[in-house]
This record gives sequence, structure tokens and C-alpha cells, in this order.
Amino acid sequence: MNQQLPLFRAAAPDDAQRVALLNAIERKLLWISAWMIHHANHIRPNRDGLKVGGHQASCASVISILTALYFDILKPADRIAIKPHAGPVFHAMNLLLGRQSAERLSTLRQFGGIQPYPSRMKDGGEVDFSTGSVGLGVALTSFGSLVQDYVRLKKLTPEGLPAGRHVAIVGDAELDEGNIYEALLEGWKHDIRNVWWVIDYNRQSLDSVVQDRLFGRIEGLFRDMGWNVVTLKYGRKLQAAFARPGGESLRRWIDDCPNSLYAALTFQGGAAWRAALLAELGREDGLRAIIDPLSDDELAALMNNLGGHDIETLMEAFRAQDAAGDQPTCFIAYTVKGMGLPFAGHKDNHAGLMTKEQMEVFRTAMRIRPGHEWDEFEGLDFSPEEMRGFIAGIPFAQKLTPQGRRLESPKIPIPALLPVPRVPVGRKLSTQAAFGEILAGIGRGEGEFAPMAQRIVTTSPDVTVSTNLGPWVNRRGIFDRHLKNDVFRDAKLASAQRWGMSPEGQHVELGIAEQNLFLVLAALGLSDRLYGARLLPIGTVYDPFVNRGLDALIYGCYMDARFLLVSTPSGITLAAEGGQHQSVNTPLIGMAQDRLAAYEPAFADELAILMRHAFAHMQEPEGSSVWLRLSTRGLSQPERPLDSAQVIAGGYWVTPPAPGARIAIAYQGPIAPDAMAAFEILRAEEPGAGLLAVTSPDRLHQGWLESRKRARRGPGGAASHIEALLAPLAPGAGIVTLLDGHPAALDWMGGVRGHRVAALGVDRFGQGGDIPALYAEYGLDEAAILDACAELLLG
Ligand SMILES: Cc1ncc(C[n+]2csc(CCOP(=O)(O)OP(=O)(O)O)c2C)c(N)n1
Ligand SMILES: [Mg+2]
Repeated sequence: MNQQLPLFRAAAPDDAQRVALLNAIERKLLWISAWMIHHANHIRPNRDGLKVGGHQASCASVISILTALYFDILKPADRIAIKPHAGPVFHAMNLLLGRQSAERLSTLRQFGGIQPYPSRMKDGGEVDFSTGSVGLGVALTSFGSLVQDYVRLKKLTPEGLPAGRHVAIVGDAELDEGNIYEALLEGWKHDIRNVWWVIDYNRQSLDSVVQDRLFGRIEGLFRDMGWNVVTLKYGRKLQAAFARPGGESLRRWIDDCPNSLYAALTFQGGAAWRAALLAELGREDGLRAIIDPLSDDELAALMNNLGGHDIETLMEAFRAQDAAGDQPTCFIAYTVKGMGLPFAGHKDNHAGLMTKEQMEVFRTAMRIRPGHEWDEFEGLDFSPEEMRGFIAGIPFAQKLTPQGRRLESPKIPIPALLPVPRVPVGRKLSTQAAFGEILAGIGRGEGEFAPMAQRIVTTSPDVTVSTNLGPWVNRRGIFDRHLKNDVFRDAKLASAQRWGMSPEGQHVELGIAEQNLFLVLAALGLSDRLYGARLLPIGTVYDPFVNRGLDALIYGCYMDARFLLVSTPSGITLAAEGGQHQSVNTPLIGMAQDRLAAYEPAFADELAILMRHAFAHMQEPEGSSVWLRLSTRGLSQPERPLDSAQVIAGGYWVTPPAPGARIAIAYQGPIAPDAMAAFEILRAEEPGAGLLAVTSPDRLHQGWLESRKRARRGPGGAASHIEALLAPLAPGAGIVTLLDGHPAALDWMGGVRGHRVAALGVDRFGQGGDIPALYAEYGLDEAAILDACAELLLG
């Protein structure tokens, strides 16, 4: 069984009152969280007959842990992720802290009300990290700590702002998520400090009771990653019992008790505990002396006196660790799921709700008068004034800044034009190469580029060099909390890459784990609001592997983290590298993802406009993150004036159609030369035909959706960009759309003005080959484009 904490020093006398007050808070949190869920399910009118839901058992499980943390240990600068299904406890704590209204608590899971799981965007300033997709919030605390170190070591944070600890309250089943271990490994590499993960070890997940043998493994994993592990298995009552004659056999029995039996006995209560103990240990005199004097309820309370439910045990463990230093620490706090509620320990209790009858019994036990259910200090032995006085004095109740815990950081000025690479005649340039050159140009940090150069931070999961971040990294260095020399450079061994690391470095190098990339981007992209230091984060990744980290990308967007994602190479245009490296679905993800504006430029001038837009847009309150899908295919670069507003809005006519034109070609990305070649042939027969460059199906489509919403509200709204672009075409004209990705990304264009669309694109897995072979096979070459034109023209 797990290692025990040494017996703690006895609580100081002045702590007795504190413990009593904390016990009162536990009582309130248990009541209010259960009542919030009960109210939402049984009292509020239900219009659709669907279950509202909520997790009373998951809440009950962490009451003591959260009480000890928030009302004794945590400080205002600490940043916290809470197990998602304990959301109601979080809101109840804020009620007691005077940061939440009772009225609002009654809106749990209601439209416009408190979200089922804590949400930064929808639940307001007290939520540091949203949670909901289990595992991600936990891992994010590690990367938050890394980012806090990054901005503090560079002295970018407001003067006097203290550093915080990063704390996750973790459900034990969350540890099944692989991203936890990816984050542990990456955290170890970066030597993260001041992170606590407190595991609510109730040995239950959603479906059932978890395996007994698992935890020895997990504890070892944490230790291997340099974490301190503190196990809180037994509370004070049990510890005292173990110290008595016969107590050792009681301890051994509990230690050996399978999780499922322990849970079942907990559910059955005192009489069942007695029967089980007597059957197994009844011949031991000492044991009889311990249990015989206890009533059934007292015996149940003793047997459930686990470390995670014992406020003194928790307080002392947290305080000891608080004083011990900054080593990342995992607390394994044994708990009972549903503790204090009628379904405590039952394996099916995850989504269980108390019945109305059970709630009335619970209400009586909690001394809550009808009509006073939301009163924050109802039914306690302390007066509301005593409770308020105590809470006002705890560290977490102090103000971090006059504005509270959500910080701000001024905007960073972005020059009107970014340095567009100058391409000698005859040289071709890909968007990926252009990206590297533009960033390296900014990285010189000269003149008006100095402020933005200082705030850009790049990160990449082991594809730094192959996504062309190399020149930037050579200029700005790699971030590490410690100075590490570049051994190759010191030995004068030739290499294009400088790989020295220091606290001044501005590139965060990651191992190949794309979820970590997106979690780091999420933390970097919240740095203004969490640490008071605005950054301009850029993450690079191969386009197909966006899918590998997708849930973490969505998670970052859900929190409105702001960053620039550059995914390259993309599509079958990658050619010979082939197969699994060729992305198909990413343009559709870009269209569907909220708070992420997705673009696919074809030429360097477009890219420079879009990168400039991205740096500004990610700083706008109504802006968003930006995604650029790039390519390794070199293209001859046009010399031309370009309307940046149109590039940003999603497209422009390379050759505008004549009024009433019967046909147009709309291309996206590096297929541009093939579209242009086909267009020249088409134009010989159809002189009025148009050639449309699409830089963003996402922005065009979004603009169209918004204009239609406006139109439904009433006449007079402005037409969207795509409506304006397509206006010159004849009614019923044909449009051939093409992109190196799924054709659905553009074929909606037919719906805008009732045109007929032939949508070309990729709808099968890619494969190795050269571009002529692949474009022919997937129907993207000149011949395929002309065939599609003919099909439309001939009707
Ligand atoms: C990524 C993801 N998968 C599945 C779920 C559904 N789900 C919600 S809670 C839960 C189990 C939680 O168990 P545990 O973390 O031990 O929390 P407890 O309720 O026991 O405290 C599951 C599977 C989810 N929220 N996120
Ligand atoms: Mg659990």
C-alpha cells in the first residue's frame, strides 16, 4: 500500500478554532453544491423534459480538499484548475468569498447561467482555467507555471505582482488520459516548479470502481518525473485508532481491503462495517475495544475518516509542503465519492441525484430552514459575522490587484507593414519559407519592430527547423530556466542552428506531443490575463498533426487564448513525403472552429498581410487566434498591388469577371499555378471568366453566415464579402472551386447566390508521388479543372 505521511505535529491551540470554522465551511459547501444541483433538477421548471444533471457525488468527494486549499492555503496569485464535475463547489466557494451571488447559483446549467463545468469565458473572472475535457486543465497548470516563469524571468510582469503557484484538483480517473503523461514528461524537461496536483482519490470513475493495483504504478510515475508524492490515506480519527492496541490489525485490514468492498461497505453504512470487521477480526480483543463502544453512525464515520476528508490532515500536509520548497508535488488524497450523501461509495453514483425525500432528510441534518437554502451561513454554529470575519482574513480573500484576479496588459504596437521577402527574378518561394523569412526579419528587432520582437514567443513540438522557425531561433535563442550552452557551437562544429538555451531565449522547444503544443499555446495566449504580461505566441506544427492535438487546440480557443498557429506542410502538395503526412480535413476544422480565424495564403505578399493581421487581431478584445495553413511548394511570386482588406476578408479577384460572366474559377492555396494555367485556356473561350483567389473559406463563410443573420433581423444590413465578390456573375453561372483539402470547404459557395459549383479537392488519403502525378490522380490538375469548367458551361 501507499506510503503514509509521518504523523503531523499536533495542531496549535489557535488552530482549533480555525478547524471548527473550516468544518463549518465544509458543511456549507456540501449543502450549497448539492442544493444547486437539486434545485436545477427538481425545483426549477423543466421545459424540455430532459435531465438537467450534475454530479453531487463528485462534488461531495472534494469538499474538504477544496476547503483546506481555498480557505487556508491558496494565495490570490495562485492559478487553479478544478476537476470539472466539482464546478458547483467552486461556485459555492465564491459565494462564501463574496465573489458570487446566490441568485446566480440558482442558474446552474440554465441558458445564460452558470456552466456545468467551470468556464473562463462564461463564468467570469474567478475561473483561471476552464475544465471539462478531463486531463487538459490538469496538464495546463504545468504549462501555466512554465509561462509564468518565462514572463517573470524576462521581467515582463507588472512590478510588485507576486508569482503564484499552479494547482490542479484532479479526479483520479483523469489520470487515465495520456495527455497527463505527455505533460509530466515535458514538465520534467523544463524543470517546472511550484505546481501541485491534488488527486481526489475516490477510486471511482464514471462507470465503476477503479482497479486496486493502479495507484502504486501512478505514484512511481510521478516520482520518476521528479515530483514529490504525498499520500494522505488516513485521517486523525483512524490514526488515533491505529495507535491503540489492536489498531494495527485494523490498519492492515483496511490496507488490504479491495476498493470495491470498501466502497460497498461505505454505501451500506455502520452495521455492515461492524459485521465485516467482526467476521474478520472479531477474535482480536483490541479491535473489539475500539469498535464496540461506537454506535453504527460513529463506526461509519471512523471507517470513512480518510485523509482527503480530514481538514486537519489536509491543512497540515499542505502547510508542510508550502514551507518545503518549490518541487512539483502530487498529493494523493484518499476520499469517498459522495461522502456525506446517501449514495456515498455506491459504484453507480457518478451521475446520481438525491431524491426529493433524501434531500429533505439532508436539509434537516444541515439545519436549513425552507426559504433559506441559498443563505451562505445558514444552519451553522457560528454567526454570519463570525464566518465573514474569518473569511475576510484568509489569504485567498485578499485582492491581487484592485481589478481582481483577472489581469490586463497593454497592446503591443504592430507596424503597418511586415518585411515582405524580396524574391530575385526566377526564384520561387513557398509560403512556409516566406513565413521563416518574415519572422526572421521581425526577429532583427530593429526600429519599430523592436516591441513586437520582444513579445513574440515561438514554440514547436520538435518541428522547429522543419517548419522554418530556424532563422528566428538563431536570432532570439531558446528559452530555458537555466543557462545551457550549445555544445556543437562551443566545439566549433558546423551547424545551421544555434541551440543555446537561456532565460532570455524566446523559443520554447517541445518534444513531439501535439497536445502539449496546444496547451503551451493556450497558456502563452492567456499570459496577459493570468500574469499581466502580453505575449504574441506562435506555434508551428505539421498540418496533419493538428488533428493529434485537436482537443487541446479546441480547449485553448474555448478559453479565448490568443495565438498564431502555423501549420505546414499541408495537403497532398507535400508530394513525395506522402501518405500520413498529407492532411485532408484541416480546412474544414478551420471553418468549424470558433475563435480561430483560419487562412491559407498562396503567395508571400498575402502571407505578410495575414501575419500582420494576426498579430493585431490576436490583441483585439473582439479578435481571436489565427491559423495559417502553409505549404512547401515554391511558387513564382507576382509583383502587384494587393488590397489587404480583401485578403483578410477571405478572397479577391485576380481577374475580375465581366458583368454577367458565365463562369469563374476559385482556387485556394498552392494550387494557384495550376488554376492560373487552366484559367488562361478557359479565358480564350470565355473572355468574361473570372479567377478568384480564396485566402480563407473560413472568413468568407463566417461573413456570409453573419450577413444572413443580419438579413433575418431586418433589411438594410451590409452584404458579406463573398456576396459582393460573386455579384457580377450571371445568375446560374458556374464556379469551379479547388483546394488541396476536402472539397466541402468551398462547395457551399453555390448557396450564396444560387450558382452551380463543381468542387474539386481531396477526399481520399494521400500518398507519395510528385505533384503532376498526385494532382492528376486527385483531380486537381489543369485537365481536371478544364473538365469541370466544361461540365458547368455545358450545363
Ligand atoms: C475527455 C473526457 N472524456 C470523458 C468524459 C466524461 N467523464 C466525465 S467525468 C468522468 C469520470 C471522472 O472520474 P474521476 O476523474 O475519478 O472524477 P470523480 O467524479 O470520481 O471525482 C468521465 C469519464 C470527459 N468529461 N472528458
Ligand atoms: Mg474518481
